[in-house]
Amino acid sequence: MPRNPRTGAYQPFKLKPLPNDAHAIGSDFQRYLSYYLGRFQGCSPPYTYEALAYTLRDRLMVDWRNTWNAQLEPGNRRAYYMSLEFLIGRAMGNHLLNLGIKNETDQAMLEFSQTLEEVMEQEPDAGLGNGGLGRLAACFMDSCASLKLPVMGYGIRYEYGMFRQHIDNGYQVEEPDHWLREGNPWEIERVEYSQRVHFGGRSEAYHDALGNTRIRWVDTQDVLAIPFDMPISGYRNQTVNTLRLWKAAATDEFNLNEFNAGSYIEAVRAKNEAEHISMVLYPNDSSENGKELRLRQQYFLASASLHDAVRIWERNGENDYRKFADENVFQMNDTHPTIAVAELMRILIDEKGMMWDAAWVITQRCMAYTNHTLLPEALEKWPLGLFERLLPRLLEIIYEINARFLRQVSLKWPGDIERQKRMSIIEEGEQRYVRMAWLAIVGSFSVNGVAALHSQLLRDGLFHDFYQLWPEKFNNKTNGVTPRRWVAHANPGMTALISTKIGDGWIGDLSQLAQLKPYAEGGQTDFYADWRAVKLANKQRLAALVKADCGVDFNPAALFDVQVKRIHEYKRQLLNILHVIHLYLRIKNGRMDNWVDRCVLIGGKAAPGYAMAKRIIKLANSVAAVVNNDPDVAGRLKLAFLPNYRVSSMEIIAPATDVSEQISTAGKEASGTGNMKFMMNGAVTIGTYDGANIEIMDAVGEENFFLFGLRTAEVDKLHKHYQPWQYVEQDSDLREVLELIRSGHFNPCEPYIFDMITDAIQSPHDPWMTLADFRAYVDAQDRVATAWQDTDGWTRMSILNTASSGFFSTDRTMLEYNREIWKLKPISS
Ligand code: 26Q
Repeated sequence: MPRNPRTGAYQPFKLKPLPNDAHAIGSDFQRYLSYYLGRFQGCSPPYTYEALAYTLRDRLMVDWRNTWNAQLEPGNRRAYYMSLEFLIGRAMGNHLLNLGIKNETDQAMLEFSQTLEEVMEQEPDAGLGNGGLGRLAACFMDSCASLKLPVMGYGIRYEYGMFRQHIDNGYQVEEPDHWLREGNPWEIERVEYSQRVHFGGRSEAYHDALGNTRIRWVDTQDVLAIPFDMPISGYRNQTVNTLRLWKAAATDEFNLNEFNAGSYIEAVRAKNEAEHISMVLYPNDSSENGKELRLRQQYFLASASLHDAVRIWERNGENDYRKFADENVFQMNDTHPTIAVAELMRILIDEKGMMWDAAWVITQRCMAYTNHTLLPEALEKWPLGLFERLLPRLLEIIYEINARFLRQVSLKWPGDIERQKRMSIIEEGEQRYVRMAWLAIVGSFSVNGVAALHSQLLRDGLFHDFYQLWPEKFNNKTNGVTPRRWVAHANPGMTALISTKIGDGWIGDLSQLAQLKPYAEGGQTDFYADWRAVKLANKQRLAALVKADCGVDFNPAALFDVQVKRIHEYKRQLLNILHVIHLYLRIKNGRMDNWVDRCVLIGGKAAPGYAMAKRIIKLANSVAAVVNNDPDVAGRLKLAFLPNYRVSSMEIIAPATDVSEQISTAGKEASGTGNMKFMMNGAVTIGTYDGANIEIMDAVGEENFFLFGLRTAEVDKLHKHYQPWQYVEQDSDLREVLELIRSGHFNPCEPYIFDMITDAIQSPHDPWMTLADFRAYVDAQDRVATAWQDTDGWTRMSILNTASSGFFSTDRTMLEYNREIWKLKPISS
């Protein structure tokens, strides 16, 4: 950077924004393709994508730098979103939308005999997440940029993202997703901001210059964290925020020491071990797995990010750490990065020389924790032995946090030993564990759930003791999704149609969708017809995808009934499959009253170690094979299992869906966010009283939502005396369905493979109570069928769902986080 010759201060370069006309875009594209990538016209497609990505990145660069500088002005408070997952998907379409240069780019590409669509299809999904939690982080980043909030994301730059799912003979097969193989044109590597992260070693006492006893962490094995920045553009607002992803690398002396000692093989092994940390995303979304590498990833992220935030803050000449909490807040996405609580204490005490009490005040004022699950098996806990070996100094700090915390508990509830045991950050027993959720709650000033019901269940159940101690920490922040990706980008037809009626202000302020409500009322025949035409075109697009990926013909005139999400027993894909079998039996038995033609789509990945979930996928595929090929069915019912469900598939699925399946066991789905994407795109929900479904129903009205099934309290009560065979006895439809599965009808060549499924749902210990909700579900589906036959009535419901979805924008969610937790002021670049 040039210096001002008089004052010596750095002067930023004056950068001119690049021209955005088709000609300029085209010539930049050609320059990148030929001069940078060394490829020429007619070259293979990944290079056209890459050249166009550089062309667009250039057009983000000035705003990116200006946003960065503006946010770093001294005194500006900033938030950091810490997450092991950012499920971004593709970036190109999103940046084009945000920059408002889609038409110009389209035109430019035509000059090269390419359609923009084809080029965008080349981009691999950045699949750095499992599902809801990771996608939520990506939607949050989008909204923060669009609202000009000074928020930076911190995550891991996994070499391998979420595995690719193949279906082989109906079974899931996992394949590694080397998404970085062709490079990532969006990212910028910033080696100059690398951080050193310590592992292993031991802690040692020493006396500082003033004679105080202090602790240092010595004999560590260090790993380098190298940041890679991804631009996060705001919607037409000249703001570009940053997602900073860390890659692990071996330190130099790591190599040198070992090489000098002559143990070449050992040196290479050690180097490999260091680089392993950011190699692969754990494909597990609902149970902790206690693997050492996972704990390494968590500490790697927390330590590198906190040091980076401290460095950024110190760069303004700050060194009064009492002010650190005034200017920095960290939002922890579930317990995954929660070791940050102890790491910030370590930084303040061991590295900055602070005393415990002062450091603890700062830490508790900086940290905020979001919980995403109520399932006990998903609560993270780490064996003490592992912690001790990998992070000895951090374990000492956790012990001290716990000792002081338990003193506080015993002051409030003297003699209540049981309560102290329950609340201790250390779980006692044969194996002792660190409970990460407890550490998060104790170390944070804010603890939130992700939907109203979920937050209430946290207060009343799982976190009740903590709620009694600190009611003021607990709050709710109902999730959302970004309307830019999930409507404006994914559903251009509907976007254009809505905008002819109410303008396009709704894209940046989704509450404006309420202005559509009058158009849902009677007499709007043209609008109804247009609405249906858009949906039909979207269904044709999905039908083409289903044909290509499943070989199944979906008739766009039929009802599209869709359930896409991770495969898990609590989400009850099984209930859906039982219903499909029931419909199949109705055809076979000639019970065609109130019939509507249906295409049922199921998609989602199973954790590789989750045997039951994998068997559910096999069942879906086996039932599909029978139903789709039975001549008696004659196209009236189709079932397809879509392989490799991911962000870019949802962009085609949500706009084409008529019925959104949100059928989890009540009290188990924290929020759900797919439910919101479907609603925005005009699907009607069939759902249980669970997660954000409840708020969706409140927003759209009960008459525009198909509610069924047990409520949370009923589920809890039923557990004590659940007798699934009663439902089987009482319900001949259910009996026939179960008998058909048991008979081997769907698996003639692989006998008994579905016994584990029928056994599980008929067990009195089935926590998911699938059979208890079967009848209510079938009846609700029958109401769906009735409603579908009233074409105008359905269209009205569809419009009302979109019109009522304004609340579920992450813009609203982020404004709530900001008003109640972060307290940032929007920054103009
Ligand atoms: C934990 C330990 C070791 C390895 C992996 C994990 C792990 C990883 C991911 C545990 C859980 C997850 C993801 C959880 C998740 O996606 N939860 C969903 O979060 C959404 C956003 O809040 C909610 O809408 C969903 O209801 C919730 O299930």
